[in-house]
Amino acid sequence: MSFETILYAVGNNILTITLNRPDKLNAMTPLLLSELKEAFQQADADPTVRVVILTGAGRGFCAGADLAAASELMMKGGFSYEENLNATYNPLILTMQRLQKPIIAAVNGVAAGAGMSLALACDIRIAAESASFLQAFVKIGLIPDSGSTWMLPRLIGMTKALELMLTGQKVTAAEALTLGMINQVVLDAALVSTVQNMAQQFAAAPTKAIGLIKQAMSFAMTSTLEAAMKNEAALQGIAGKSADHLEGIAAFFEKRPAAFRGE
Ligand code: T3D
Repeated sequence: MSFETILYAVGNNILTITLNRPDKLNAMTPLLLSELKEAFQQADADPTVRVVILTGAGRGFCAGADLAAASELMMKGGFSYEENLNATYNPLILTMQRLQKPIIAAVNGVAAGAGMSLALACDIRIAAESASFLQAFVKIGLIPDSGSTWMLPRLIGMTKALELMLTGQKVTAAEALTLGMINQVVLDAALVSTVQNMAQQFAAAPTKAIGLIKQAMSFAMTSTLEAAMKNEAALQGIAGKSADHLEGIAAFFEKRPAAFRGE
């Protein structure tokens, strides 16, 4: 797979997508947005991919929308944030959220604006000690977008989410961990190996069940208890028919590790 603004590498059932505009802290241009969405669509279609790692090249994870590209479009006239968000950022975030495979954000540096939304849209966030997070939008007179208003309060609660959005203050990786925004902070030098270890575990996990867990949790976030349980039952019906479920049961009784194939 060849892209201009991202790197796409698959090996051992692990896909690593690297945002690759390091001199601009991987700020998102229209091309990067469309390539990233295409990469997640490929991940969805490729049965050999059982987990995705999203990271950034250089010292940043992602600095959000490329402001140079945005102002160029504005200068040309006729640019609408509403139309642009609906056409580019929103489909990308939904593609990530609907992917039936786990996504690990390896947050190697600053995640700002929609770059922070991108990290929040992943299922697991592991940050390097030097990484940071900021809802940069308000600093340029915009409001949080790309799902931040939905995801951040669900992760850390309304009080702190609103404070971060209203002030645009930078949150260190250690603070993000305390807030419950991320799963783990590691030494910068240990980021790659920590994320690889976790990815290897997911690559050997029952991928179908993992996809269904994502689906069930996402549904439950906006449903009643009754509806959530009904949905759990329906999705359990699907999981219960998977080859990996049979393998899990067999491995339990044979007292051996399960060899899940993601089927
Ligand atoms: O439809 C739509 O497009 C709406 C969508 C909006 C979504 C959004 O994401 S809005 C928010 C956009 N992002 C920002 O406002 C963040 C802007 N960047 C910063 O505040 C800072 O760069 C950081 C706090 C992220 C990092 O600061 P620092 O000091 O570590 O790095 P720096 O020196 O500011 O940046 C390094 C380079 O990256 C620099 O380029 P240069 O001068 O060396 O050629 C800088 O201009 C560039 N860069 C950083 N962020 C962006 C960027 N270039 C374009 N767009 C950026 N967002």
